[in-house]
Amino acid sequence: MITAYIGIGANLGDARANVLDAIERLRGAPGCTLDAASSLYRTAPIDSSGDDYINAAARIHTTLDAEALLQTLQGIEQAHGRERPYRNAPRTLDLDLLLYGGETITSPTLTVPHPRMTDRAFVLIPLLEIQPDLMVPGKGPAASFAPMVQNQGIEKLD
Ligand code: A4P
Ligand code: MG
Repeated sequence: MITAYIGIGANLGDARANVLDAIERLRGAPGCTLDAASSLYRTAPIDSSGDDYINAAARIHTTLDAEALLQTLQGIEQAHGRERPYRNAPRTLDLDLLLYGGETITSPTLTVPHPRMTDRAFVLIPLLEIQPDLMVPGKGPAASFAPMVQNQGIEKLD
């Protein structure tokens, strides 16, 4: 059983509903158990256009290997009609595999830890809500990066 962290984002359609549905689909996904989900956050787009995003993070336990887990995440994106017209385009739903146990993975389809996760408030702040002492392989405590992203717009929703 591996503990994995998933970043969830949306800024097209009913973004809030899409993120909540993604959390429910993670709960029900074969080989996955949902262990924790963060609050929802409204965040300003970073390197992206369109409306504000809704972001969240989840911790799961899984028996899937990392590639199979990525396929599960992409299946959930597809269920929300995810289209990919260009890089960082607005999206109905984006699920990123942030951490897979303590593993470092570099394959044609997967880079773990997610290379930009420590640069972005929309990833770090929800993650730290569910795991304040989280360690990022090769980088150290996730909390040590929080001061660097404090100028990025993020608002916790209730
Ligand atoms: N891929 C490689 N590693 C991973 C991983 N760890 N998790 C590959 C998920 N996928 C991974 O992804 C393209 C390919 O990356 C996949 O086929 C997979 O094999 P994608 O989801 O089609 O493309 P993307 O989402 O545009 O790229 P990416 O890398 O997820 O983008 P970013 O850098 O995560 O940025 N601003 C706010 N406020 N909130 C956001 O959620 N998101 C982005 C996306 C930009 N700005 C944002 C937000
Ligand atoms: Mg993505």
